[in-house]
Amino acid sequence: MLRYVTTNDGKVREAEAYLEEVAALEYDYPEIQADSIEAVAAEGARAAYRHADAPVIVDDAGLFVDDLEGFPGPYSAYVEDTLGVERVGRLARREDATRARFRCVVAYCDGAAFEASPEPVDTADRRGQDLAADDRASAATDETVAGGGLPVKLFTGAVPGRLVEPRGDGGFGYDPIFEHDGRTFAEMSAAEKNAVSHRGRALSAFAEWFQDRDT
Ligand code: ITT
Repeated sequence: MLRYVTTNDGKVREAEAYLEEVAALEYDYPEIQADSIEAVAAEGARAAYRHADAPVIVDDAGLFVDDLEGFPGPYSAYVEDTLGVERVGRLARREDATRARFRCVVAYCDGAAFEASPEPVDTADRRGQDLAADDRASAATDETVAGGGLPVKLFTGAVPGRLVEPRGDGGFGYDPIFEHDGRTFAEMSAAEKNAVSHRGRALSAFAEWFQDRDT
């Protein structure tokens, strides 16, 4: 059975809508320090697969402020822990840098190689492609990362928004300060957030691929 590996209950609540026959596995996989969430997710999936000895997905996500060069990006968890989301929002507003996006990468590993997919690429090449993927704000890209050991398949999703004063009680993490289409993610139900979110896009791309692969 597929395992969704995370320590974050908020992610599990959102993932449930996409993943039948999936067990959440609470495992704090070691997060490598890297400037791309693709690299973090891929390494996390390899470690989680070795730990679980079963097919796994991990998802790594972050908030990227457009006019702050993508800060906090891959360091979003650290910044949430040290500054807190309200201060991040204040900082962005003070800098007049409120355009932002969430990005999510779902990484799948089952120990096997994958069939033909977009060319395997090394990490440096992949970074260039990630920037383009940001702009598309869609989950249409996936790729197999062969470098560094076990192959890992990646699915990405992004959603644009604006940083505002905190509103709403739902969601988790940066959701109260992230407004999309007039409402913050914390003002939406899980289903409403999923319909537009970075995680929703990445998970639906994964679920479609995984279903086809199984049949
Ligand atoms: P795992 O790594 O165990 O899955 P995590 O909470 O550390 O859990 P990430 O590294 O992916 O997950 O998250 C990085 C940061 O981004 C962290 O501060 C989260 O709260 C935040 N975050 C991730 N997805 C989010 C979302 O959908 N809405 C708001 N904040 C989010």
